[in-house]
Amino acid sequence: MLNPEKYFNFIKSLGVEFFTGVPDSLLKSFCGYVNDVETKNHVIASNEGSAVGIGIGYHLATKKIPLIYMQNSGLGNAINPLLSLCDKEIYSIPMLLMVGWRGEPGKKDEPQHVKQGRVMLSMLEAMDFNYFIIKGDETEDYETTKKALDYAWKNSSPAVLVVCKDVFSKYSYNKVQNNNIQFAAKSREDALAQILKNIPEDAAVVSTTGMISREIFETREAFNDSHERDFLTVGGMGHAASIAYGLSKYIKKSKMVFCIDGDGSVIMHMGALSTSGILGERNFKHILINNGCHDSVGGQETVAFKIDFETLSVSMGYNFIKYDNNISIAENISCLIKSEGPSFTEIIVPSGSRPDLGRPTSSPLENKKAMIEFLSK
Ligand SMILES: Cc1ncc(C[n+]2csc(CCOP(=O)(O)OP(=O)(O)O)c2C)c(N)n1
Repeated sequence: MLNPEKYFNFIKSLGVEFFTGVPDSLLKSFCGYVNDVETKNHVIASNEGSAVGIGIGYHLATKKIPLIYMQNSGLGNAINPLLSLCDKEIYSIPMLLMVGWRGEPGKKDEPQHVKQGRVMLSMLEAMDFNYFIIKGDETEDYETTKKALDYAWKNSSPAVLVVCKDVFSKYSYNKVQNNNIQFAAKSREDALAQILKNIPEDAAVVSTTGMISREIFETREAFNDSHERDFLTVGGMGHAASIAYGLSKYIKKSKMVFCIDGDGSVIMHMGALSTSGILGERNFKHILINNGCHDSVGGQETVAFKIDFETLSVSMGYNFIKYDNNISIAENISCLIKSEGPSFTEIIVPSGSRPDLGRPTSSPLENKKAMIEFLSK
């Protein structure tokens, strides 16, 4: 295994001094350490493409190589700036990408990671990007990292460190400080249960990537409800609002569509709000569950507690329903339901989840079929 502190110091000794990216559960110890010690030279980006952009700017300003970290599901966001800017045939920008390998063949993982994990190396080969696999053997991995960096310098090109599961040893990093924040519920799961209890029975729900969808699945189970009303956006982080918008445009207008989103996800593809808001439908209700962090992959801070979502959503064409902490979630949801959509509300909750939180027991295909059936009724 690699000790995050030692590995970080090793990378720094090779001249890599700037770090940006989007958090990933496989990389959380390393990124957590970087976040604790690099107050100036570390930026948690809104999405992986943006992280590549920040890295390009850093290189232009300093001539140095940035390290850009991401989960392999974020490669899709990064491919455009990588191939159309950083590639040797265009601006030839050297950078070190650190990619967490979810869905590595032979290792058990969730359905949304399996295909991505299987095709990742061939994708990198097709892109003509050299990759170097980090497996958790200290001596070998240090050598491999050095080779990757040499390659990036010599070819003035991105080089990819592909990081397998369980490579980094545990590091307890500082968590987001939630002092002076008034929460609407004792936990995200509790808020979700109250929301689900109070939305119309025939409403469709589109929930975002990560624990929000897992908790919605488990809450429906606990209520002995079926799952046909819920589309769990298990992959495609940041696209729940667009899915819900598409659904709201073509679903029977008597049915409402609730998008239950996370702050990291809203920030990842914030531009989508301009569509779901300005072009949005009356039956569209957008609920942001804001815990100020990427809770599902380790609790790394987002900038969401610094965003004024009322101003943002109103300027994007939504009707904003201000959450009132003096009344219950049930009453707040009732205001949201009565409001003319597209409407937006923000519910602030603490970070964290229960340790025994399960995962959906039905497959995405089963869920899709059930939902299509439900929508056609
Ligand atoms: C494109 C992409 N990048 C990164 C990830 C890894 N990832 C899964 S959930 C998540 C955090 C989501 O944060 P937020 O929307 O705030 O919800 P929370 O987990 O806090 O409930 C991240 C970064 C991913 N699935 N897809």
